[in-house]
Amino acid sequence: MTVDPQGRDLLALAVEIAAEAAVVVAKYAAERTYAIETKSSPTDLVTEADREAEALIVRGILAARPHDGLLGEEGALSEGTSGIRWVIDPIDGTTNFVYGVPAYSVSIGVEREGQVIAGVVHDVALKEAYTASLGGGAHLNGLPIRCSEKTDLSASLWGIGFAYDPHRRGEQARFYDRVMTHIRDVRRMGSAALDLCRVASGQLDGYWEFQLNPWDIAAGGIIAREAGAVTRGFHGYTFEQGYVLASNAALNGPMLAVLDSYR
Ligand code: LIP
Repeated sequence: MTVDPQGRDLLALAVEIAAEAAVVVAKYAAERTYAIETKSSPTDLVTEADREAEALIVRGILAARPHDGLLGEEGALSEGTSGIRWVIDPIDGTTNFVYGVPAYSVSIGVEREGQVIAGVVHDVALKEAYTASLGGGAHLNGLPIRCSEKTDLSASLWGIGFAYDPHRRGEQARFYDRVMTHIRDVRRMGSAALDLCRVASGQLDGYWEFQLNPWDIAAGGIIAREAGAVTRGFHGYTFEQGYVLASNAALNGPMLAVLDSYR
């Protein structure tokens, strides 16, 4: 596949803005004095840092591209007229951020007519940037990355995640105990964007989670795909609907069969 020139150019802007937002998030992480509120449940947190980072990202985008659309976790929403939409998670892994667990990221995806053509996931704690544009491959700090070549499902390591809603979380936990007998082990690291990047870099053989939001997966999804992974949905839903299954092709089919066998 040839490099999409617009994806390449928009990635450069996304990388620059994500790096600026990461500085703000890191400052809040160091000072640890900020307001914390809850959203959809008592465990679904949002902080002053999330809101300030999203505002900075939106300002940076609109200063450069005033006619683009926006979709942000903390409320940025506009249609735009250019056909380009920016999908923003100012801090993916907010719970980790609040607890001081070093696994949270600034995630910015760029869509053209609904297709993601560029994405950056900036790991704030490790100061690392995962990037990808359509046809341009995936990179970590500018160096190419590729997904795992594992073919044996029983020896594969998977990222997982759980919902903020306690009832849904219980349902999901019961589901995982059945899947566990088919794989090596799981890791629950608390940032979907970084989990997709870990699939892209081979640190995980795969990742699956139910009912994520577009901002959790837009950037990480293209990074995983450009690193050779397959991203798809399961249980009759699509990846874009937030049912996330990401791994190399050899593991994808067998894991899909396992996930769908326990509907
Ligand atoms: C989080 C995801 C995580 C998921 C959490 C939450 P947030 O995003 O990154 O994988 O399990 O429920 O959706 O809320 O930290 O931006």
